[in-house]
Amino acid sequence: MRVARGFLWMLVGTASLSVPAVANPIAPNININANTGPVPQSSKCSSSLGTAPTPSESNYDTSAGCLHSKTHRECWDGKRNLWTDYEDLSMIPKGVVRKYELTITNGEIAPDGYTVGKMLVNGQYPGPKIEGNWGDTFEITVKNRLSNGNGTSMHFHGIQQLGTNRMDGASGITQCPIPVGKSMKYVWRANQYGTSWYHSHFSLQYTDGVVGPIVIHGPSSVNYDEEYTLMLTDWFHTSAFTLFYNETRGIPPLPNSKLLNGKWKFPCDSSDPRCVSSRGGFTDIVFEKGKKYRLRLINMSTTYMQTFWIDGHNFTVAAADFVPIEPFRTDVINVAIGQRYDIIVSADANTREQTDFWINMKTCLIPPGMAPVDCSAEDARTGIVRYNASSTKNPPTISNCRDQKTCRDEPKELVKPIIKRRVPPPPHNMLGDFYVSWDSPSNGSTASQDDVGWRWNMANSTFFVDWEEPTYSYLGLEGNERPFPQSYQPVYLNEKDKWVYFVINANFTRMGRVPIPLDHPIHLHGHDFYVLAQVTHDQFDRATPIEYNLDNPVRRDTAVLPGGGFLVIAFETKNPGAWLIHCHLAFHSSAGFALQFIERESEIFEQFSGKEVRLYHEQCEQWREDWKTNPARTGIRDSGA
Ligand SMILES: *[C@@H]1O[C@H](CO)[C@@H](O)[C@H](O)[C@H]1NC(C)=O
Ligand SMILES: *[C@@H]1O[C@H](CO)[C@@H](O)[C@H](O)[C@H]1NC(C)=O
Ligand SMILES: *[C@@H]1O[C@H](CO)[C@@H](O)[C@H](O)[C@H]1NC(C)=O
Ligand SMILES: *[C@@H]1O[C@H](CO)[C@@H](O)[C@H](O)[C@H]1NC(C)=O
Ligand SMILES: *[C@@H]1O[C@H](CO)[C@@H](O)[C@H](O)[C@H]1NC(C)=O
Ligand SMILES: *[C@@H]1O[C@H](CO)[C@@H](O)[C@H](O)[C@H]1NC(C)=O
Ligand SMILES: *[C@@H]1O[C@H](CO)[C@@H](O)[C@H](O)[C@H]1NC(C)=O
Ligand SMILES: *[C@@H]1O[C@H](CO)[C@@H](O)[C@H](O)[C@H]1NC(C)=O
Ligand SMILES: [Cu+2]
Repeated sequence: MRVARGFLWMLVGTASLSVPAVANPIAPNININANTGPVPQSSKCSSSLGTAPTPSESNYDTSAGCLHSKTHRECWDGKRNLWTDYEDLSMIPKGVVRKYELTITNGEIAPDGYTVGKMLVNGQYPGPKIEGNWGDTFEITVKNRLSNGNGTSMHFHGIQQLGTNRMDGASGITQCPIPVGKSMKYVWRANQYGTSWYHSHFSLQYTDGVVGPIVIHGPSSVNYDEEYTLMLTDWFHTSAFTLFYNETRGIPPLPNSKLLNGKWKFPCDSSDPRCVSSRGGFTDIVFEKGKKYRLRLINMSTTYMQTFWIDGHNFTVAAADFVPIEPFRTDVINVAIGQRYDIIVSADANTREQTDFWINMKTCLIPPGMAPVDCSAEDARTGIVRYNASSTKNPPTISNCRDQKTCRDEPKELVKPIIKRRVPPPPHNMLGDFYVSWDSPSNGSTASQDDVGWRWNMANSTFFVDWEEPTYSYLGLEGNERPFPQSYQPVYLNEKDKWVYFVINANFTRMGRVPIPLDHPIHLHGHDFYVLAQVTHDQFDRATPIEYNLDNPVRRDTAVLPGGGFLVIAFETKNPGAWLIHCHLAFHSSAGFALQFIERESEIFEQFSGKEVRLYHEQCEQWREDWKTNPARTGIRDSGA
């Protein structure tokens, strides 16, 4: 099935400039396991400083030689800065190699004071921070030491994996899962910088704990003195694998609790033996008056959009996902699942009456995406900013409620990427339509498994990949190329450096039914896509062209498909590989809300060394052997993504 054809327009080539190797201007502050010397890389030209900023941002120093500092975060190493094109590998810093080892195990934890069985990374939840500088090469060895028989794999969310599709960590696409007792080394280069997270891409494992933050230091559009990483998530007291059964019966599982950096106080019943309130608590961060703090917000949720604010403080937004943007001021921000925002907060609160302030986080909408949350029902208090490090008091409550605006992505007028790009207008007959719907398999969609239950569809068909036969195997990595089963939903993009456009459509009638108007955070692997339109409660009509946002549109790796509406995205075919696009609501993705782009098929395996082909095959052979006797083989299975 070739549902869409790439289309194009000549891409304006970026001049390839070369840079001599330079030392890293900063050393990240913590936990670097290894720093084993420079990355071999050839470079040809003399400068990669980009275009000057708009005159309104007059404090920026764009001169050659300017070095990254607290007062000039826009600079980097004197040769590169905030305006350097980070999607051109010849432009980015040489970097060093950073090694990490992530061991996945089962364990019991009580991050909010309620004991649950989860899966942990290096014995902890969330997993350790992976941190380095722009241009560094990361070598991350993932070891499967689970006792529940699950395979695993690791995806580095938002990392573009330019030329390294095989390191994308998507089980059933770019690899067989890592079998119990085995390990796999992921090697990739950080061409972008900013804030992100890694998570398992095996079934629902990330909901059950296999997650951690990624911080890549680089230029910033706003100055700051210090930084903190804040991981926001909803939290379940039941295994996601158990909850999935309900999802396939049309009962969306609701989270029990929430966590900020893996902590909260869940109001549990002390007669319940799992209730150990002493182990719950609030995450504290300390502010020193007069300083500016960069807070790296990461939404690792499974089900809900969250609204975030800090009592007594406004802030400036400096980046959306891995894309630095023109700064804008606000006092509250919505972060969808998988999204990140980097915000700069000045420690300038009025501290006469109080020195402690609540960090608040609250669910925006209740499924099915219609009813606003009853403001008094959910306790917004999630963490504490302290101007007095020795204080242990809870702050006085200021606001449990905030105007949550529309509970949608931040308005496009505010999110303006620093590195400006214009998108050629989409030809109106060349858009791929991906119809999103929630159906029983017998009603117009293809059943992927013989089990009963409801499934999500994308492009009129539910996604399912067999972990034993990943996309690469069908493409011929282990023998002859074979035709894909329909449930693999391959969309071929074979033309090089072309713009491709897609409508993800959630407002249409099929078999007398319309899709549930629920918001979905759509995530694409291997690219930052351009958001050309994001429309709520309206129908996409091919005959009546709409006004697209083409002039430096929002560009990111995760954007919300508004309930009852549609999303139009574009990207350039600059990165050969098999790349998933899926809903980041974990239960939806597991229920088939995904498809894959096969981008420049003939170039995908050219990226592999002989050793990599052998390792791929060995891992698959081991997985196939183990899977024969795995009890999870029968019964409800998820899409594999
Ligand atoms: C993974 O482990 C969970 C228990 O944690 C189990 O319910 C599920 O069936 C396992 N799935 C696979 C595919 O091994
Ligand atoms: C599944 O749904 C049923 C029916 O609503 C409910 O009673 C049960 O508690 C749910 N199971 C879980 C694990 O949430
Ligand atoms: C995280 O994303 C979910 C789903 O989009 C959203 O409901 C939630 O509000 C987000 N959390 C934060 C803190 O923004
Ligand atoms: C935040 O911004 C609003 C609107 O500009 C302003 O009314 C308010 O005083 C500001 N609050 C703080 C703490 O600076
Ligand atoms: C900081 O908090 C400690 C502990 O509550 C208190 O003893 C001290 O007076 C506070 N200092 C200031 C400057 O408020
Ligand atoms: C299929 O769709 C029809 C018409 O909407 C509906 O009556 C029927 O219940 C559906 N079947 C299943 C199995 O959901
Ligand atoms: C998907 O379903 C819609 C609505 O029934 C239909 O209009 C469209 O042609 C279908 N698309 C494909 C690719 O089958
Ligand atoms: C679908 O689009 C129509 C306009 O064409 C709109 O009236 C309707 O409210 C939309 N449906 C939903 C569920 O938002
Ligand atoms: Cu979804």
